[in-house]
Amino acid sequence: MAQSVELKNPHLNKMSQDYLYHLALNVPNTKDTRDIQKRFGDVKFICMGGTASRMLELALFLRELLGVKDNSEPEDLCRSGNRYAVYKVGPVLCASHGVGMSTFSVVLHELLKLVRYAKCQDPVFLRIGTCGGVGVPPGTVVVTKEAYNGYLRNEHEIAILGEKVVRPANFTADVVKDLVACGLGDNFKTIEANTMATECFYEGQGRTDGAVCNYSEEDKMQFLRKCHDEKGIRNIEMEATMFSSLTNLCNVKAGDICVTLIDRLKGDQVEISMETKSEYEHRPFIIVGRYIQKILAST
Ligand code: R2B
Ligand code: URA
Repeated sequence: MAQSVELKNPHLNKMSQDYLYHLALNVPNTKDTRDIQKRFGDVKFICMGGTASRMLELALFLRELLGVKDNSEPEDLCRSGNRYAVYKVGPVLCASHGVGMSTFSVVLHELLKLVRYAKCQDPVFLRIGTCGGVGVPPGTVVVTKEAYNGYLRNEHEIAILGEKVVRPANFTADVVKDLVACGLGDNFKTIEANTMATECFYEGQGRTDGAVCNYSEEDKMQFLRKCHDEKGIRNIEMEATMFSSLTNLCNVKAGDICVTLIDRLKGDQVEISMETKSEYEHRPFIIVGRYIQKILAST
């Protein structure tokens, strides 16, 4: 049976109104959300990615694929917030989340509350991103199974009220399986693997080309090989642990699908041309498009 989202915050039940500040969306009466339901109640997929322009591209791609009849320029529904962009095409929201867990967690909290107020049924949250590969050729699409933090632990660690809080960081098994299945038969590889999510693009990912670095090339290679050989990690990005832990806690289905721009066993600098990057970035779109079509056809 389809279900709306139950968040894990008892305080929300005592709030008569809620302003989703970064989305610039007001919920004036949390006990009567018919307006929000009218605008967003049909949403089944919340697709998120780093930049506003990529999310606009995704919105246009999905509009055509899903046959949503509308020729106008998609409207950024959260433009007045000046932080994140959110586009709606039929049952899909396409939202930007910036770089890293901290910017992503802000918009994720608010999107989770939005789908709850809108009474969306069984929404699926998907991150469609870029990443560094570990021992896989650039252009490989990786669907994350287990997310590891920079200590190589399969968990998300966060400071709350001055204490260290540790939460599981795994993605929804059936979403992972379905996304990988939707990637079969393409002229690029889609694999299921573990992901390391770091707080820092440079030192956190073992790069030697940041402004600061006090380890050697050998130390770096030893660490990356350990990621690969001992933890089954095939890609590195900056969001997966936070994303999986928060959605997990809220019992919301989630998947993280990212294309690799570089093989970190071969270097640190992301040097691919804009054309190649754009072609690579389109790969997860194709898979997510098929996934959405499949789920819509089965419901
Ligand atoms: C991948 O790419 C971004 C950093 O360049 C970051 O958002 C991530 O996870
Ligand atoms: N995004 C990352 O977080 N790391 C990379 O190496 C490339 C993209």
